[in-house]
Order: sequence, then structure tokens, then C-alpha cells
Amino acid sequence: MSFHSGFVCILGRPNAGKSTLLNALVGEKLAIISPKPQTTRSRILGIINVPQRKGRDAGQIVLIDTPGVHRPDSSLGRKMMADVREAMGGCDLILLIVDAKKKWDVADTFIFDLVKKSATPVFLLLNKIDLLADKRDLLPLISQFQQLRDFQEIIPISALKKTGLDDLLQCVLKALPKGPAHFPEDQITDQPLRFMAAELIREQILMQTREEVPHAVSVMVDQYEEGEKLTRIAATIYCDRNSQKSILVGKGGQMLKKIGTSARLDIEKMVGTRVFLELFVKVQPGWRESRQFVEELDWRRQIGGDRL
Ligand SMILES: Nc1nc2c(ncn2[C@@H]2O[C@H](COP(=O)(O)OP(=O)(O)O)[C@@H](O)[C@H]2O)c(=O)[nH]1
Ligand SMILES: [Mg+2]
Repeated sequence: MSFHSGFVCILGRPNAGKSTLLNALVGEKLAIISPKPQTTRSRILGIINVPQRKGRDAGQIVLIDTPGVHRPDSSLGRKMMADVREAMGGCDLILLIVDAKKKWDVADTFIFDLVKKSATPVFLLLNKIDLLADKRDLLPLISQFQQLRDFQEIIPISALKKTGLDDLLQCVLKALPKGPAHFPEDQITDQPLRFMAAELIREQILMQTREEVPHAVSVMVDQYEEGEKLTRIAATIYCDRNSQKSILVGKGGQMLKKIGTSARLDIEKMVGTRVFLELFVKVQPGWRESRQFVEELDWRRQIGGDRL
């Protein structure tokens, strides 16, 4: 049996289930998830090592989760789409993921056109099949998609229920070039812990606030000190307007406390020590329009290197 290795980009509309799939395949929570569109703002790497099993191929799959494909209308949106294009550019295989329950619309045309221009092989993943009452509905759906493009594979899955993922992994491996692993076997991501901590804080904000607040928020970790028993973290939540700040702080600081407590518990699970978390809220009007601010949020720039 042979060893395959390569980069695989997960592409799709906001909310199709890209990050859920990344987490399910890697078996760790690397990307935050929410029912709100544009939860993922930068590309996220997840590394899967498939061990040698009888009669099966082994290898290393480097998955890249990406922000949802959309027409950008701000500096933040343009940066997100630049991340999508960068991930697409350097990969060996594209996993185009669609929500099997959703009706086709113009946003789908946009993404299919994007994929059409690329010479990279594409698998189409029909996700959320757990929501289909009748599995026979899959066949007409598959033939409908077959007419759109010559997909190398069309695979029905449920990222949430982890259905069809074993078959998916084997198909992906076979489609990757033969060659040695790109990353050491014990590495599962390239994200620094301090960035993942910022994301876990943002996830709580996505879960606990509504309407325009989730989209108006970004989180930056100002201080991150790892100790053997205690990790000290200070982070700033940036929002657009005073009214949003009032919501984030809440009556008597209730909301900020709630966000802080839940995020702290999640970060403790991730780092394996107790965590002391301090949160601040600042108003930074129009930050999504500021190219400089948006670039400052990017941890790849913060550490001065871009490995992909
Ligand atoms: N029922 C069901 N829900 C899913 C599935 N995959 C993802 N979701 C949900 O869809 C929403 C968006 O998921 P997420 O992974 O953040 O989508 P992304 O924007 O493409 O990264 C979340 O509420 C997920 O729980 C699935 O296979 N079945
Ligand atoms: Mg996502």
C-alpha cells in the first residue's frame, strides 16, 4: 500500500458545514461553529494522519477550512475572500460542500463559477443528509449536480452526525499524490493557542448576542502567559458602536461576565490548565472597513510568517 499526502481545501457557502466537517475529521475542535454566517474569518489548517490498515492506503491529509464564499462588501470581507483564493490556489483537491436541504440560488452559481475556473480536481459533498426525511431524495439531487460539472466524486455526508466520513477520507487519500508527510505526526494545526483562545471568546459572543452584534465584533488577545497550572489571558473585544458595547457589557456587566465565564471554561479544556481571563470592550468605529485593522487581526501576520 502507498502513502499519500497533500493539501485539501474545504470550500462552500457560509453555513454549509465546512468547519463542522474540519472538526469532525480531525477529531478536535479547531474551528468555532455557529448558525450565523461568516463565523470563520480566516483559513484554518487541520492535519489528519491516516494510519496503515490492511488493504487500505495510508497518508497525511492537510485540510484547510475557509471562510464562506460570498461577495465581499468590506475590507474584512475582501480579506476573507483573499484567504479563500489563497487556500484554493495551493491545494491538490477541493471539497466543495453544499447544504443538501437548501434550494439552489444565485450564491451557488457564484461559487460554482469560482470552482470552474480552477484546474484542481473537485469532490462535491452533499452535507446535512441527516436532515433529509427520505434518503431517496438524494438520487435526483446527485444527478442534478452531475449535470453542472464533472465532479470527480459526489459524496453524501453528515458532518454533524459523522456519517460517510470514513469513505470520504479513503476517497480523498486516493486522490492525493504519493509522497511523504508535510507535517510532523503529532501536529494537528498551525494555529497558535492564543489565536484559538480569541476564537473561543468570539464563539461565545456569537452564541450569546444577536442581530448585528456578532458581525461587528472582533477579538484580540493582548496578553497570554502560560504557566504550569494557570494560563493568564487578557483580551479586547472590539465593536463598531457604543450601542454594541452596551449590549456586550450588559446590565451591571452581566453579559461580559457570562461571555467570560463560558469562554474561560472552553479555553481551560483546550489548554489543560486553569485559566484567568480578563476581558475588555472597546469601540473601534468602522474597523471592518479598515484594511490595516483587519490585517492586524490576522495571526499569520502577527507572527510575521505565512506558511501557506
Ligand atoms: N443537521 C446538520 N447540521 C449541520 C451539519 N453540518 C453543520 N451543521 C450546522 O450548520 C451550521 C453551520 O455550521 P458551520 O460548520 O459553522 O458552517 P460553515 O460556515 O460552513 O463553517 C451549524 O449550526 C452546524 O451545527 C450536518 O451535517 N447536519
Ligand atoms: Mg466555518
